[in-house]
Amino acid sequence: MTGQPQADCLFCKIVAGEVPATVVRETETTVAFRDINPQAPTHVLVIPKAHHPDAASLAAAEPRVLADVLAEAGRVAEDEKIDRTGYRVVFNTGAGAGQTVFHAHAHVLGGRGLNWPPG
Ligand code: DGP
Repeated sequence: MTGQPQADCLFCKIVAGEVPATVVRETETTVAFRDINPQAPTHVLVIPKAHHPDAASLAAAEPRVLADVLAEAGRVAEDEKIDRTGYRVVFNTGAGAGQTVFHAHAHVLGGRGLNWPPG
């Protein structure tokens, strides 16, 4: 059920502390940790603690938590000092767009030039 921890979800396990991660920020509703396969000098994932399969599902079920995720993305950018140089916040949605973990997450990418459009 959406919102509840899923036994087979990697990011629910990170929230529960069952899988280690390099956590850089945590709030009542969110966790931010470094991506295991960084695509930029800064590559942090911000996730809701509650399980929702993607950003749109999160927005529909708990819009305030989606706002928390976006606010935390901005705070990560400040902490990493990429807020002045520019950074990107990405929600891959669906396998065809490259989503591999079906627990909503924002990628925060920066510290290098970022091309547009993305690949
Ligand atoms: P996406 O492809 O948008 O679903 O992004 C999933 C990201 O999760 C991907 O960039 C790699 C990252 N990732 C996968 N497994 C782990 C893990 O065990 N730990 C951490 N820190 N990141 C992971």
